[in-house]
Amino acid sequence: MCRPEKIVIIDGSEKQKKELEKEAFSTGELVRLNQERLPGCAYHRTAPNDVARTENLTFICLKKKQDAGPTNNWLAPRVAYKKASRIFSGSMKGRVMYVIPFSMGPTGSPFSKVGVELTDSIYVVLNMLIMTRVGKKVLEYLGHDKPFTKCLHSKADLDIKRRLILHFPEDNTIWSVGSGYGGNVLLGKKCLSLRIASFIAKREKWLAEHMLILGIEKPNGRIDYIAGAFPSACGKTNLAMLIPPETLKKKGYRIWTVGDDIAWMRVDSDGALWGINPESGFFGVLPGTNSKTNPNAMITLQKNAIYTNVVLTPEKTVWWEGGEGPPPAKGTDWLGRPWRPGMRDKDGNLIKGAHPNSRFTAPISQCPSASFRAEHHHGVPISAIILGGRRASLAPLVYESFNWQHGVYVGATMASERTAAQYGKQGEVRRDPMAMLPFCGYNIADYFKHWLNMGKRMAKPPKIFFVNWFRKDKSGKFIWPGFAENVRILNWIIERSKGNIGATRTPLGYIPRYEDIDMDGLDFSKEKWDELFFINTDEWKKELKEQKKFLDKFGKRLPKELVEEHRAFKKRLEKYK
Ligand code: OXD
Ligand code: MN
Repeated sequence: MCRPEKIVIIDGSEKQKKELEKEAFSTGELVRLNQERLPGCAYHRTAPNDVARTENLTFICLKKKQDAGPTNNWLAPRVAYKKASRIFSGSMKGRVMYVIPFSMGPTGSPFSKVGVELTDSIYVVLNMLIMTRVGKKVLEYLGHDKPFTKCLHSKADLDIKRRLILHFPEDNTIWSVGSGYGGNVLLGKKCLSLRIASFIAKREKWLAEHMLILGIEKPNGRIDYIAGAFPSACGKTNLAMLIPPETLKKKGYRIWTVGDDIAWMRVDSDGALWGINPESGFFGVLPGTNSKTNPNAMITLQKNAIYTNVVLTPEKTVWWEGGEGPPPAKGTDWLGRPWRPGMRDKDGNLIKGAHPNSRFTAPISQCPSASFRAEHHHGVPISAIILGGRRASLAPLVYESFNWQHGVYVGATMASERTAAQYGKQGEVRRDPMAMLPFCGYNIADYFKHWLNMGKRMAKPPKIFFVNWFRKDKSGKFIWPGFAENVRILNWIIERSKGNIGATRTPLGYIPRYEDIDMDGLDFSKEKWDELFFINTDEWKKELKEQKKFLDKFGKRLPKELVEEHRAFKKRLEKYK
């Protein structure tokens, strides 16, 4: 169908990688960066209209429309294949088709799944080499009879009108055409590890989630693991790589990074939930990343990284807004135009050098906080689950749900303000259940039911918490300092999970007492603390109505447990003074 001129199988070798880089440097698909300052690093620009996931062009193609549900775009498989075939037809003429056998999760682990991506983009191949385990070992494991996800990608002509990101869960197949943006084309990531995997996970009774996994090490050396769901660009990467504040670091606290975006979790024979990160790299947002906000990321991306849509300097280094140090005196912006800091467009607006959703791709193994268990076939035991979002008002810093069922309600109704990782109006509140709204490969009401069932399968399900690092005061300033200081809250979450400390009961759930948080080295008053946890019942009543409106979309398919939870929440709120 694609009619490539040549087919090359990717074997995962360093030699082949070097050849591909050379080829991409010669055509301009990639720019080789300054090898003294950024060894092994390359630079790439996407097409100007191809800088974020295009959710409006992303489809779940199940046979029955109602199985995709009201939150997904749907196309009948037959129609979708036909529509895309027309675009794929001859799209690789004169190009090479690369065949990438890849494993999500350590090759051969009971958690892992194999995919094979066909693509006409060297950029995709080089990114996949970082983000997944690629090559001979995967092919050997696959043999002749193991199942794998069939992934087809072509840049075609990068025309937004001829762009489609199609998922066929019943066929274990993904077709993506007309894009070169990571989230649309690194098919192991959102497409396989979330949309297709969530569908498989329901059938096989496990969880495929848009979650980071981190370990928090205590002064006594014990490490407990937390999985956390946050909508795109809410700081998952920063949280996964946190360095505790100096006072806690000296006491012996430490954070270990297992993953920053995706978690696959299974109930093991001990009745506990265990998880892996199926990816082997980060595809992180750059603007705002510097050695204050995320020192571990800054070290991670110094070598063997791919930078996409940032400023290229004359010395062949890179820069982005909110990055390290002052901007270069001049450079080339993400659109390839000459750029100087302070430049304004004809309306007087500052021209950014890097796109707000510009990204780095880098191996997890280069991260100073990479967990020693990241390659472990068994993953890590999950002690707590946190859900979060960006809410300028309303939601307190943290609260603990009353039980698994209530936690599922909190997840099903959670909302966040829109960011640059999705097209659409930034700042607008959108409901994003478990941060899976754009990633659930089937009817999300059935996904809620699956979550409720998973709780019943565990001997001791992890406690579920909600966090909001982003609450603002009346003058619009963030109340909580966030970043490293969040370790204090993670620590409380673990203590609560172990049943080691008390808490205050509120209509939302349990909240921490000021005195239970280790505030050593942080000047944060009790008054501010109370402001962070203030429950505005009028606002919450409005929120409750919005939650109901959202849940009503699912009609009869909505699990009755969530209707019960809604009623119970309403009652608690009415009684609260
Ligand atoms: C991501 C996203 O890139 O969620 O991780 O958009
Ligand atoms: Mn993500």
